[in-house]
Amino acid sequence: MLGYFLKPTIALLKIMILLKLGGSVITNKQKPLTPNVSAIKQIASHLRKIKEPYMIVHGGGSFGHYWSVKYDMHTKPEKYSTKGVSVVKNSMVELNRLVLQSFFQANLKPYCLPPTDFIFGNKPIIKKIKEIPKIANTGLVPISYGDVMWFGKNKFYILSGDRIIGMLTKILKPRLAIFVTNVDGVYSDIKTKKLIREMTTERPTTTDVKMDVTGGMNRKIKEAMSMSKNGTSVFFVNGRIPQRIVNAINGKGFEGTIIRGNKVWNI
Ligand code: IP8
Repeated sequence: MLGYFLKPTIALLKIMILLKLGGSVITNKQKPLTPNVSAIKQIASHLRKIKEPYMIVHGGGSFGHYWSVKYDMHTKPEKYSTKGVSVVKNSMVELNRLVLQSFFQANLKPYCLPPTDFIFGNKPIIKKIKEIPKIANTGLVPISYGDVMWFGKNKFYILSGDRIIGMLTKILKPRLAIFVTNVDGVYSDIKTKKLIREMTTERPTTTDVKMDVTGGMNRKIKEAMSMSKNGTSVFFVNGRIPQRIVNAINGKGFEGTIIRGNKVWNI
């Protein structure tokens, strides 16, 4: 009940929602360089129902991960092949363009925000990050993405969208963060697909596809646990049923996994 009373205040305080669109939803992860444009469009059209400021961060799927594996690039800063850096970077820009385009077509106002705009090396630029809710409050939808980043000293690294969400959560303390994937949430048993509705302790799963260089589901759970300790409630929802994203935000009929944060406005 309290959550409903707090909703108008939320907009005033510029507390926002962070959504991570997993590569498993926006691309076909089994098939190199294959976007799932219809899934992106469906999600975008459902997001039109959201009246609170929010930001999107999307993953690499069969774009960024495919090339990162090919060029043996990882999250550790190294002197990787510059050809690889260029190819991975371009593939993410291409995927981001498709996401932006789909959001436009759904009559939303996407605002491209590459991570290089608010991360220097591997450190957040706090001043810039604190401006993001103001951008989202104008009605624009900031859209960022996992990327290959310049680290300095001729080194680069793969930055996961999950890490970006974790970093932003720490600084912005959003009302909630949602990991949108291609499964119903976190499963306790991958074979029986038994869904964990509420998670309180960290437990590894085995849902990962080989192509993922940033750690897949287990990495997300780790990130989500530390986000919830920082106060933000974190959801895992199935993006193939985009109404579930809307339900999670509106606090009605939620289906998925929740890790509760300890802030008063959390559902
Ligand atoms: O899919 C990875 O982002 P993620 C980005 O969020 C690249 O882990 C470049 C592979």
